[in-house]
Amino acid sequence: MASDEQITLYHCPNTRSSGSLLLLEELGVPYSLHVMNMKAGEQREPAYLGINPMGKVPAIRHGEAVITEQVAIFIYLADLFPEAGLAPALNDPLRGPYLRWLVYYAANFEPALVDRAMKREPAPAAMSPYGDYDSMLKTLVTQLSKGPYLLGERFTAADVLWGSGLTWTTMFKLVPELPEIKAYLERLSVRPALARTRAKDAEFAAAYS
Ligand SMILES: N[C@@H](CCC(=O)N[C@@H](CS)C(=O)NCC(=O)O)C(=O)O
Repeated sequence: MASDEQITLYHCPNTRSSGSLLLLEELGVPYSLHVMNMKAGEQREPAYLGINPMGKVPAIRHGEAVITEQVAIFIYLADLFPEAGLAPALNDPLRGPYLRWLVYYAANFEPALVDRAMKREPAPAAMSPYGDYDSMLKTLVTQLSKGPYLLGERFTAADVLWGSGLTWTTMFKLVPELPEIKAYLERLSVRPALARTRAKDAEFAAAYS
């Protein structure tokens, strides 16, 4: 599909869709927003369930295609705009590690955090998708310690995802603010796209309060 087709992000301020909004800002591409009030339950109304039957944000529409699941959206958008340089190309040696860390977020990190937040007894490590919380976190922190970014010198869409995810999970104390994580978030905090995204979200959230 042509990259000049209209992109619409279905968004609720200060939620996981804020990461997708940040990615669009980092890509610097045109997009439109369909903003919903999560407090009022708009994401569970029939109009939006037609977009994502799960009633979850983010989702994007690009021409006729609807894409849900934040990691799928990240892969899709970063590949759609290769000129922005946020996705290693298919023949780049960083492509594999890039995909690995994007998928690690959804397949290991979030499930581990939800178990922890709910104070649930995790499944035995051999059965759990993420093994155990400490191994999951140590693997991530070891990677971050190589820095400055997740894949080394190159900033990619994976940093946009992990920057967003680690910001809210450290804020809610689901992840300890280890020095490696703190330093990583500080490096990402100066990016102008982040300031733009936060300003937009503050405005949307204020309109719903
Ligand atoms: N698996 C989804 C999860 C998205 C998700 O949990 N979104 C939350 C916002 S942070 C949501 O839409 N919750 C609203 C609801 O479930 O009613 C993804 O990775 O995109």
